[in-house]
Amino acid sequence: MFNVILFGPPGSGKGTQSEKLIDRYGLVHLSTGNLLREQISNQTRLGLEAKKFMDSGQLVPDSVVIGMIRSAIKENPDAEGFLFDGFPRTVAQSQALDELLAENHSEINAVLALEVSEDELISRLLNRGKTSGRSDDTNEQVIRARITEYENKTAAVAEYYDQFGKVVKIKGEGDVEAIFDALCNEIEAKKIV
Ligand code: B4P
Repeated sequence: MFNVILFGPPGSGKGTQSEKLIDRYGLVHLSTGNLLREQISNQTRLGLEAKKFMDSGQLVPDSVVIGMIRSAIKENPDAEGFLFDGFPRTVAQSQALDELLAENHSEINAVLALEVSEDELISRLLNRGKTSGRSDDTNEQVIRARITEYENKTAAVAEYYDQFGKVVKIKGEGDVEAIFDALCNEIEAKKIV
């Protein structure tokens, strides 16, 4: 199994690059943002609860997202690997993920961290908000709250994986294809084919 975390602040290109990476490498895409939005559109109890946090730019509680990821891993017993997008977002989520993978005799092989300036993040998300229908992308205050959550809770995830030498930083600004090539180069370098 080959497991990758695509890491970075909101708007750094995780979703954009994930679509391209799963196409190339046949990994199972697990995006907690997408899973949560699916729960919201199906109006489940979990979705209604999560919506309150997402609409105000806060992280959804660990127990909720860890449970979702646990189920998603179980639903894919034949996966050749997973691409985790937007997860883990706290150190507690990272530890839980390591435990879940260890149960399957597997581990995280690489954490690819996209680096983008704050001004660029805000402009990308406001721009997406014009067409995405995502309420968390239309309000600059909510976008800033998401970035603050990232700085306060999520940045530590990179430090957690850095102690195991798993983090590679990638410049996330510029041409989407060039960023994709840089990500692929890192995957090829780490992948045992
Ligand atoms: P996510 O769905 O993960 O949303 P995101 O971080 O905003 O998106 P992403 O980073 O993938 O967007 P992308 O850059 O591709 O999370 C939403 C919310 O769900 C969170 O705020 C939180 O409340 C909750 N949540 C999710 N996971 C959670 C977890 N594990 N724990 C707790 N809560 C959780 O796209 C942004 C825009 O940039 C797009 O319009 C794109 O076209 C553009 N773009 C991309 N690359 C570009 C480039 N190179 N140049 C110019 N524009 C580019």
